[in-house]
Amino acid sequence: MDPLAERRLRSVLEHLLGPESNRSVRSSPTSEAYEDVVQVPGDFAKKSLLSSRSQYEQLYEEAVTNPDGFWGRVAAGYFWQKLWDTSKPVCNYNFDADKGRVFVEWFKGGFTNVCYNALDRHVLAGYGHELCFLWEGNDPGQSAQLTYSDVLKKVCQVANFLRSKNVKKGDRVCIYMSMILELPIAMLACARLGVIHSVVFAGFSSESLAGRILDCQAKVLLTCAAGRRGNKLLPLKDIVDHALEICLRDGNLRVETCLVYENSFALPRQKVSWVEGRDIWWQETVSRFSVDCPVEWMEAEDPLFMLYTSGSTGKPKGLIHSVGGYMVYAGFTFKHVFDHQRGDIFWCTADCGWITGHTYVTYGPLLNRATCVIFEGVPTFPDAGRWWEIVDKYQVSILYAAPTAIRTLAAQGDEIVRKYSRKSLRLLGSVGEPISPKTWRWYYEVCGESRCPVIDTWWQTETGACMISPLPGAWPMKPGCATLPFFGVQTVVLDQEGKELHGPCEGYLCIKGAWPGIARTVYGDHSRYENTYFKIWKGLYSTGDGCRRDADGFIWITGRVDDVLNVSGHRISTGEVEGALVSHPHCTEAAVVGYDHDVKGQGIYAFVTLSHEATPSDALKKQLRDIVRKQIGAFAAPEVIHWAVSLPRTRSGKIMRRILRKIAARQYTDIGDTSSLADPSVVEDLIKGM
Ligand code: 6R9
Repeated sequence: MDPLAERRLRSVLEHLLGPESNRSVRSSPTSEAYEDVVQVPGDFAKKSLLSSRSQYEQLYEEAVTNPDGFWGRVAAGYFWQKLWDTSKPVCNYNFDADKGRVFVEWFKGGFTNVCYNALDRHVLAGYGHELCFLWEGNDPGQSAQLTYSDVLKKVCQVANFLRSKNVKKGDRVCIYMSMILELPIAMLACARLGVIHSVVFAGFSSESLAGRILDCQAKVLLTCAAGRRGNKLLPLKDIVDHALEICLRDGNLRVETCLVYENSFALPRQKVSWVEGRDIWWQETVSRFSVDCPVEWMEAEDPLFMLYTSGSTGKPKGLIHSVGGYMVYAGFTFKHVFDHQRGDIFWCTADCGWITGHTYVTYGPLLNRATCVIFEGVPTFPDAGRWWEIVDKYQVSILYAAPTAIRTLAAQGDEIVRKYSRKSLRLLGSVGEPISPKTWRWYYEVCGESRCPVIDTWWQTETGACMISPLPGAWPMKPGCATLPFFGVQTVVLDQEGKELHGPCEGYLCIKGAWPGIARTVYGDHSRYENTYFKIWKGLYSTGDGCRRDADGFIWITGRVDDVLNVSGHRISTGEVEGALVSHPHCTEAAVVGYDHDVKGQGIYAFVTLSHEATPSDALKKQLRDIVRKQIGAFAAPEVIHWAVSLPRTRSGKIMRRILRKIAARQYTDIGDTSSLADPSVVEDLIKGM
């Protein structure tokens, strides 16, 4: 690189990564063009890491045109046991399936360990006494806290336990736990050994859990006696036992070890079912292991973890994230999207069972030596003031939550929020689904008292970490808008034919070029990875979401363009729900669509045709909902079941979901063109059958 360009790069990176003193004056873009613009509150802007859109644009440009310099510098902030091969480009990839295998590589040849960077690095630098996790139990009054040293010791003990069970680099370990501290500890223990963790959300049923254990051929399962969410007790160990029976029956897979954390406040030991020889009590056993455990140095492209997510078809995909790229991207987005600074108390309300909990409960914050709150319960228990009580108790400064929870609280009114001080808050974040301008305003004005910017962050399990989001302080916000792509993320909007659109437009959201955090493959099925993400639009990563780009270049996510539902921020595949419904002996066909739901964002609406011997009844509806609960989980049970004589199909036999969506939304006068239907009278029958 020529010396001038290098100096320029150094200066901008200095600005981005360097000390607070090096800060330019804020310059706000003109606001005339904006429809509904909210300026960054002045007090926030004075202290934010980034302070202008032009500064962002300069850095963005650097990340795109000089990834070696930009990402190399960011990655150098971590410990590498061996540096990547700096004589080669920092990133190598192919997104065009016609040109050969699709692949992505970052920091190739480098060796590091994510757990080491999240824990040891800080402890060795003398920060072991700093608080890492502040845990708040489901029931008020139950809490715990751990410093970075404490967490490191606990992680080493779990890692040593796993080693004693002959779990090695590259093996898979399944984690099925509620939000207790041992969940992120278990993840980090796996990362330390180079073991691929597969966390399964504790709301999934035993059948879903079994499917995931079988798919990844997990050697060991880590769980806890029970989970608590509000008034509900989830019998996790029972669910595990059943899942492991299914594994034995369906896949002849014997999980040899099941480590069970005894959370006696949820369920006393005597009530926990037990399989001698397989099951082991966590506390009794793990505490006997050494608090030192050597780190397994991992190549940057080795897998770090897998996480299952639902697509439009087929069974859930186990997406694999890599050690080097994920670490760098999770850590860097955490710092800049949340404007994380020393003294912040960060709280991401997501469960570790989802990607948000991986990236912004566990890895991103710890890589930045943040102090994080972890909450086991739900926002409305014992009442709708719980979140704000926690904010005050721990002096939370950054809150990151999902619109579905915000809507639930908004429905309870402002008074309960105002009962609490919330003065510690300085930034509010949203993730998982579109946040409407109305909900955004409530979050901003009532919860944050117009003092805290709201960042609407768009990303996916596949992207690893934030992709489109305001960088707080750098440009004004628009309620309900994710605004601009993160450094180096090249968003592209396509029309129906796949032509790239420029300027203000609406279309399919795709990404050009590789960013460090992109998932590298689908576990055991690389062609599925290629087909799902790279073959729809040649040479691009296809997100499955639609978007609008306004005159300011801001991106508004309009929602999924495929058959994936987003219920309370949970990704659910229509195909999976349909599969569960038709497994009922009386259900001959099922078609599932989403409809607007005030609290959940989307609700599930199922059209069901019955065999001739069955009679529609409420009892049958209950059976159908139960079958979905059993096979997937309670969160996927349809709200509405609509008995259908038959389903609207094209002549080629494809179900026309467009029409079903209209019926579910009760927009009967706006059904649209039905001429391509094999039998247009089906539509009338459906409407009559309401
Ligand atoms: C992080 C996460 C991904 C899907 C994604 C999109 C929706 C996420 C959003 C959003 C509008 C936002 N989504 N964030 N839609 N605005 N800020 O949620 O990952 O569970 O894989 O879901 O969620 O539809 O494609 P994941």
